[in-house]
Amino acid sequence: MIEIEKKFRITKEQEEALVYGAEFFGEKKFTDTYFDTSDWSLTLADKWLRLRDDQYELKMPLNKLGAERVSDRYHEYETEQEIRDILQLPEAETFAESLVLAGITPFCTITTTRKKYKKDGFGIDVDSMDFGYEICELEKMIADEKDISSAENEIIEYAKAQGFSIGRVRGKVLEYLFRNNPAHCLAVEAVQ
Ligand code: V4E
Repeated sequence: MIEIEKKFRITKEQEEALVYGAEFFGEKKFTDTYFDTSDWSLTLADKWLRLRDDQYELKMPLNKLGAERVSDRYHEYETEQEIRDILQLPEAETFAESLVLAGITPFCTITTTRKKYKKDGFGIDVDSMDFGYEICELEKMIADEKDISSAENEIIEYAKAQGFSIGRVRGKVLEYLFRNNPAHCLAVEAVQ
């Protein structure tokens, strides 16, 4: 299955209307630490390595850099061996030591409280971050790549019907960088 998702910034009133009558799947809290080299070689290539609570995860882009980004599509790797192979990390006793040897260090830590819902055939995530930022994500699962653009259109039409503004929304990491290290944020945005 392919997950097609799009982020929106919505008001409290829009959030209340969106989740009214939705099926609620619970709330969870997790902490992500994101990693990069000192010259930002991962994030500038749209590669996102994080430690989510106690598990390393790597998101690798399926979108072509510079191509129009209608929704975000990544392949996600969740085993240390896969991540080692893809990033060609040097061997070491532990994964954390391999990162240090490769010059890959943390650049931000964010705690997110996520509420999950389903309504009208869409997955809905409402994320509230510890640095004072909220994002709503609408998601659609599809089985075949040929349905990507119709799923993207369905998400946009649904969002429009809710009165959401349709425009580029900074994800939590880019917003964190925008506030704390704007040069890094702008460098990432410049290559997209
Ligand atoms: C992929 C990505 C980043 C990593 C964080 O991804 P995100 O989907 O925001 O996090 P989260 O917590 O919702 O992950 P999930 O729990 O769904 O796995 S940071 C930036 N990107 C890429 C990116 C980009 N380059 N530009 C824009 C506008 N958005 C995202």
